Amino acid sequence: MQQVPAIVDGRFKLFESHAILIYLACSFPGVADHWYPADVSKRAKIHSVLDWHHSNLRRGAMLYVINTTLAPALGFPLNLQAAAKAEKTLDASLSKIESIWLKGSGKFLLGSNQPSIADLSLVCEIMQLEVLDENDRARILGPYSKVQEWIENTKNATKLHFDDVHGVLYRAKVKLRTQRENAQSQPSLKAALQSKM
Ligand SMILES: N[C@@H](CCC(=O)N[C@@H](CS)C(=O)NCC(=O)O)C(=O)O
Repeated sequence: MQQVPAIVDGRFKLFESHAILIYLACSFPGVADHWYPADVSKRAKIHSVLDWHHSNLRRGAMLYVINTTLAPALGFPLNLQAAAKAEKTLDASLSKIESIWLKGSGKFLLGSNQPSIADLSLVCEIMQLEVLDENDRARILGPYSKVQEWIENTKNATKLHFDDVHGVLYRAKVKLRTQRENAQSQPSLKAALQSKM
């Protein structure tokens, strides 16, 4: 399929992030139950969040990041109109997470005190906002204090691994910030970048 993420486990190949998370949680001994509970009702709730994620949070976050930041690197122009539309989807999604799935005193989604694969998937989606201009990122996440706290809780619950898997993202963040700073200090470079918009 030429799609990432994908895994190979022996002769078994699999793509689609949520299918991979479920496979890893079920097929390796010793994975704690809270990641993907055996309880059918808890599992169903996790599936509900994962399915919702794809057409809401992922759509908003991915299209916003591409249309404001990544498009030139992918070979097409920035599109601020598409970005504005994506920001509405992203904002509505963050609002839903804050008011519904982080309702109550649990540290993680669905009122849980321990993380599940849904926390991993949704927090990783939000992490791509790291590559944005700082002001844009602050404007988007600023109103959602519970979301910000939950991101920190998920980072702490997966310490070391979290920064390890986000290494590529952190490096891209530095590179893109340097490009923005250079564009601001060099008008000719700014014009060249704008010509791609
Ligand atoms: N629904 C997929 C989305 C993954 C996805 O969008 N992958 C992109 C890169 S971030 C990709 O591989 N695109 C290439 C393609 O679809 O051909 C998942 O959750 O794994």
